[in-house]
Amino acid sequence: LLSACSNAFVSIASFKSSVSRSDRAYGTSHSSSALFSTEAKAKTLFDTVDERTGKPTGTSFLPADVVELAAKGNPIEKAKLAKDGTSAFIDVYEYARKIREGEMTWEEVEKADLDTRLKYVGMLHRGKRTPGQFMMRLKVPNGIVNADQMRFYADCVSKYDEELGVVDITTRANIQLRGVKIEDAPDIIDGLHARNQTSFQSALDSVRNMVGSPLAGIDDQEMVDTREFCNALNDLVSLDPVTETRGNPMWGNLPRKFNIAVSGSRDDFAHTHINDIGLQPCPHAKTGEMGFNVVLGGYMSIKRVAEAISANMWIKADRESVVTLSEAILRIFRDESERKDRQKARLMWLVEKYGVEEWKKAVTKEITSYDRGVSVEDAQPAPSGKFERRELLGIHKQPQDGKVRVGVLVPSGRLSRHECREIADIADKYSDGEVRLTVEQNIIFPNVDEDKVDELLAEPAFGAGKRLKTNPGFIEGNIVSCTGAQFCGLALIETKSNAEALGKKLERLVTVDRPIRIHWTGCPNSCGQVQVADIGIMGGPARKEIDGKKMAVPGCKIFVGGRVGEDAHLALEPYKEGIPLDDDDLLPVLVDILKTEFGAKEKR
Ligand code: SRM
Ligand code: SF4
Repeated sequence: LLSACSNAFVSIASFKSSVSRSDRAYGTSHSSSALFSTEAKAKTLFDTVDERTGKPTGTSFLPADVVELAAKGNPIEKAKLAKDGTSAFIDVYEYARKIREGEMTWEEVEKADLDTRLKYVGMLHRGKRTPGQFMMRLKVPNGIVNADQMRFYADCVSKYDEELGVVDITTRANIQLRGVKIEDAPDIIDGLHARNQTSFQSALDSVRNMVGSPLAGIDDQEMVDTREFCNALNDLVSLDPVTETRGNPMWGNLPRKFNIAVSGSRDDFAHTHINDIGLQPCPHAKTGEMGFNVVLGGYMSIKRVAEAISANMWIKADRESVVTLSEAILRIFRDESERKDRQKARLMWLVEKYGVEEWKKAVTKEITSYDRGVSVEDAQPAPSGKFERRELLGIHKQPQDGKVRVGVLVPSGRLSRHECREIADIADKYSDGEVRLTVEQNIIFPNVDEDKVDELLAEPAFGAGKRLKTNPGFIEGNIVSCTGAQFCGLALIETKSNAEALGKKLERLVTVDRPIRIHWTGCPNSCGQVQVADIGIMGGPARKEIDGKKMAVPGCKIFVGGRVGEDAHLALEPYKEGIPLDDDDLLPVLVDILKTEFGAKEKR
C-alpha cells in the first residue's frame, strides 16, 4: 500500500520554496522541550507509529491529559482520536482505487471520512449541493503560483461539468479546485506534489494557508519580504521534519483551525488583525533593526468576531524568530486550548484565559526552552507619520527599473478553466510565468516590462465582455465573496453570482471617487470577512410580502464601516437587517448607503 502511495510521499528536499529544511527531529533538539517538558507531556503516545504511514500520528504528540480531554470532548475530537487525520491521504488513494476498479461507490466511503476526516487532505465533500463531488483546497504560501500550476488547475477541473469544475481564489489568497471526484484525487495530489504544491493540512483543524504580502519583493515601500517567512512557516506546519514528506504530524491534531498572516508593509495587505497570529513589520525603536510586533487572536465565527489584540511582543524579522515564536504558540495552543466547545477553541480564548502578560510569559518561557537564541522584547512603537494604503489593482511601478505590476480583477475570485489558461499564457508572456493571488481574490502579474504594458492590456482575455478586467470601476473592482450556496452547505444565500451582478448594477447607478470594498458572505462564519468591509453583506433571514402574504425570502444583514490596514477596525454590529436580496429591495438600500456614508453621486 505504501508504495502505491509513494507519490504522496514525495521528498521535499528538491523543492525550491522549502526554505526551512530543518535539522529537526521529533523529540530532539527544539522539540524535546516542546514535547516533553513536563511530566504530563512525557506520557504522550509519541512512541506509537501509524503502521501505514510509518510516522507518529497527530494524536501521538498530545499529552496524555489532552487525549483524555479529547476523548470526552466534542464529536470531532472523538472522531480525530478514533481515526487519525494524518493518514487520511492513504484512504483517499485506497478509496479511489476501489472506486476505479468498481469495488465500491463514493456513497460507500465511510461517513466520518466523507464528512470530516478527508478535509485533513483538503478534500471537502460538497454533499448538500453536489453529492459525490469535492472541493479540493490547496496551500499556496504567500499566494504565489505559476503558469504551469494554473494550467494544471484548469486540467484538473476540465473533466467536470463547466459550471461545477471551476477554480476559486480564496480570501486567504489560496486556490480551491471544484468538482473533484474521489477517484481522480490521487492524480491531482500527485500532480500538485510534482509542482511543489499540496492540499494536505489545508482544512479541518489545521494551520491554514500562510498569508503574506502580494507585493513581496516588488514593492518600493516594503519593510519585510514576506515570502521567506510564509515558506518557512508553511514548512513548519506541513513538512514532516523527520521524513521530509508532506504533512507534519506534530500539528496533526490541533483543537481547531489556526490562521497566520505576515504583513510586509504598513498597508497590511495580509489582514493581520483577523488572524490568530499576525506579524506586523516594525523597526526596533533603539536599534532600528527590522522586526515584527505580534498581534494575536483575531478571528470571525458565528459565535464571536474578534479583532486581534497586541501581545506586547516584538521579535526580529529573521526566520528563526518567526518560526520559533509561531511554533511556541502552536504548541501551547495544541496542548492547552479547548477540546470540548469548538466555538471556544480559537486562540483568542486561550490568550484571554491567561491574560496578555501571563500569556507573554508562557510563550517566552516556551521559546527559551527551545534554546535557539531567539529573544522576545516588548512591542515597539508602530511606524507613524502619514501613510496612504495603496492599490493592488491596476498598473504600478516597481522598485526594479522598467518593471511594473499589473493587478487584474477576477470577479468574486471565480475562474473558469479557460480563464485559468488565459492567465497562464499571459503570465508566460509578460511576468516570467508568475502570478500573485490576493486576499481580495484578485491576481497581480509582477515584473512586467513597462514597454510591454500596452500589449498586455490589449490581450483578448481582457477584451470587451470578458470577466477579467485591468481597469474595473471602484465598486465592481473591490468586491469580495465567499463561496455561498452554489457549493457551501452552510450558506443561507447564493453569494458569488449575486456579488458579481450587483457590482455591475451599482456601477451603472452611482459614481464614487474611491474604491468601495463590498464583501459578501453567505452565513455568519464570515469567510467573506464582511466585518472588514466598507459595506458587508451577510446572508440572513428576511421576509417579504408576496401575493398579500409575508413570506420568508433570501435576505441579508448589512455591515458598514469596517477598515483594513494600519487603522483596522471591525464593524461588529449590523447597520441594517432583514433586507431581501431582490434588486427592488437591496439595490436602493445599497445606493442609499453609498450616498450617505461614502459620498456617492447617483448617475442620471
Ligand atoms: Fe471559511 C468554514 C470557505 C476563509 C471562517 N469556510 C468554511 C467551509 C469549509 C464550510 C464548509 O464545510 O462548507 C467553507 C467551504 C466552502 C467552499 O465550498 O468553498 C469555507 N473559508 C472559505 C473560503 C473558501 C471562502 C472564500 O470563498 O474565499 C475561504 C478559504 C480560505 C483558505 O484558503 O483557507 C475561507 N473562513 C475564511 C475566513 C477568512 C480568513 O481566513 O481570513 C474566515 C474568518 C476568519 C477566521 O477563520 O477566523 C473563515 N470558515 C470560517 C468558519 C468560522 C470559524 C470559527 O472559528 O468558527 C467556518 C466554520 C467552521 O470552521 O466550523 C468556516
Ligand atoms: Fe460557506 Fe458561510 Fe463560509 Fe460562505 S461564510 S463559505 S456560506 S461557511
